[in-house]
Amino acid sequence: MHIVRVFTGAAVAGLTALSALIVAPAAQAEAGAPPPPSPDQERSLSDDPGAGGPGVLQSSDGLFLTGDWDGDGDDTAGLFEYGSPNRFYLRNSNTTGIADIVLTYGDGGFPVVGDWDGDGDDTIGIVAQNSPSTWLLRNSNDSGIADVTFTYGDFGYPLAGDWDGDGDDTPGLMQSQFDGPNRWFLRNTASTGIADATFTYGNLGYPVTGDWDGDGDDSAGLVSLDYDSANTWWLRNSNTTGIADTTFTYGTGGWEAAGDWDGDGDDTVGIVYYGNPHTWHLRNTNTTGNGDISFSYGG
Ligand SMILES: [Ca+2]
Ligand SMILES: [Ca+2]
Ligand SMILES: [Ca+2]
Ligand SMILES: [Ca+2]
Repeated sequence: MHIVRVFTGAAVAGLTALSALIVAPAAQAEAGAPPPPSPDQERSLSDDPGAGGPGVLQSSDGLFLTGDWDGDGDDTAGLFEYGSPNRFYLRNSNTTGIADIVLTYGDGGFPVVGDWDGDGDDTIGIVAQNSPSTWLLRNSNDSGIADVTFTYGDFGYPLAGDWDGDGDDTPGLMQSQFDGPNRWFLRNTASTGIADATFTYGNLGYPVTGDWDGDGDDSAGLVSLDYDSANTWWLRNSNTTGIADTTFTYGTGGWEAAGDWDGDGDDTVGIVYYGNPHTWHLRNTNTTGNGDISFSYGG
């Protein structure tokens, strides 16, 4: 139900510009000003993750995570620091402060977050991207070895969500293509096998997943990050080919986030600006407007 994205390469500015051209904005920025861009919002990708490449999916300086680490119903901030071992810094409230949980887990890879065992709390995982990719999921937010290991998918954006609404989060993959729609491959069990749901949705953009309509299942979304005006979000309520059910603008550039910040049952969006410190701007409705919650965490 949460997204993470990687930043070690070179193509993000081009990708963002291209997606802004290809995906016609359906909503205009309104008077409610999005959060100001950070002076240090530039980032780069060494490659298009959808195009594959073993060196791509490694963070260089940290990644923004969100999850319900304490299982109390709201999703809060976390940070991933790539290394050997990786370090995770998890916070249980969306307020300025230090990590409530610091742990080491795994060695490199792409971080994922989900409620793998369906007990109500979100925990960490790592995807080692390859052909196939290996998923190493842990059911508690502490150091240790993987509780669940399987292979699923290959290169692209690893996703996690409760696609079938049965209470546990399972793997997914989005592959972006420059010459066609994004391809989504979602699986309903955390095990080796083929996708249970395969569809195309959107063109370029970055994936976000969440329970946008609060009906219990997580579904696909995309954001086109715009550093000059406003980011456009396209959220879909079913995991099928089709157009967005909800389109709005929120934020200017930055890094996308999604989660249930206020614990009311639906997932909404947020933007994080990389900096020292990082600043988080979370919105409690999937509509254009200002952030409802702003704080500094990490950096
Ligand atoms: Ca929580
Ligand atoms: Ca859990
Ligand atoms: Ca499920
Ligand atoms: Ca839903």
